Amino acid sequence: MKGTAKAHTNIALIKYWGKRNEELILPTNSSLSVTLDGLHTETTVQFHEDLQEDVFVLDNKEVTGVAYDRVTNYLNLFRNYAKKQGLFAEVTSTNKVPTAAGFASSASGFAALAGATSKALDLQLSDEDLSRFTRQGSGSACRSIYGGFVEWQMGERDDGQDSFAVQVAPQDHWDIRVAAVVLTAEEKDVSSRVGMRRTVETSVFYDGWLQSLPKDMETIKEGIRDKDFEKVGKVAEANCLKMHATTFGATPPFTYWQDTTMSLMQTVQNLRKKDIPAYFTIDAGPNVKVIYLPEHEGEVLRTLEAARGVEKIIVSKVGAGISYK
Ligand code: 2P0
Repeated sequence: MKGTAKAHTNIALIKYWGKRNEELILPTNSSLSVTLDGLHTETTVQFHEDLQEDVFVLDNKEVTGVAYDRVTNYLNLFRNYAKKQGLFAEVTSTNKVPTAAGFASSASGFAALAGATSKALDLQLSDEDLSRFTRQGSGSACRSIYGGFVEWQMGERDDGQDSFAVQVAPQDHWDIRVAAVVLTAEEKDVSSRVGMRRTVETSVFYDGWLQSLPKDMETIKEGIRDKDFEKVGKVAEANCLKMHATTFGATPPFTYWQDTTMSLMQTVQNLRKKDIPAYFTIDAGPNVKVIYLPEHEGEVLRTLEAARGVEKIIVSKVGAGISYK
């Protein structure tokens, strides 16, 4: 009863920002991401009859506390589904998401954990079912089941059966690049879970955000289909700014940006003044991800490297979906 899976992380171009059901992790809006080849998690799950509890080892260190509880609670979903309550597992994970990369490893982490667990229990899940399971570990993780460009369809049902991810375009459809720019920054003090909840409950801008989403989703899908980089970049950047605007309208207000974040946003906009199409997106943290086309890689990276507060840059191509050993 052993399974090993590898999953890549993803970056949202249309953001997931808010839940309508926190327990089942059902979102208030659909989102769209690109899977990244440079950053992944590989996880092995082995169930043993003689274990008295789950064991979780991450990067050769045994994990306890909140992170352990999150994994073991998540395994309960599978135990209940497979009617194997009382059967415990050894979970061994390696994260190739560089520490301080500003990427949540939860996306690749929960996708790899879901894949490895379903293999270990021989559940024979479809990608759609696996995506539903993954969503319940961490929302954005359900998009990491697939490579290429991926939409998490929010669904409408209360039981979440229609809330899962689908592939919009495969990995080889379009060669775009993503530079994750790590900025010198302090620890963030509002986690994405807390930030999302506060925004949904209190932001005076939240309705405007929700109303603008169907149009953004339609535009980005057209742009991806037609490989229209300007269309995709413009809508992704605007969508990111709208998501972050909702945090300014919350009570109490907050932002994930630091001065270096804003400075880098301007650096990217200045590239466009020089006719280099590059666009930024930012998640629930200060770091900036920049999308661009391969022919502009040299100039984009030179410019980013010279920008203020830049600690490290990690470049990714469009990545593959989950794979098994
Ligand atoms: C996203 N983020 O679409 C958005 C954009 C952050 C900003 O998904 O509570 O770790 O586990 O469902 O997926 C970060 O939140 O949250 C996130 P949970 P998750 O990528």
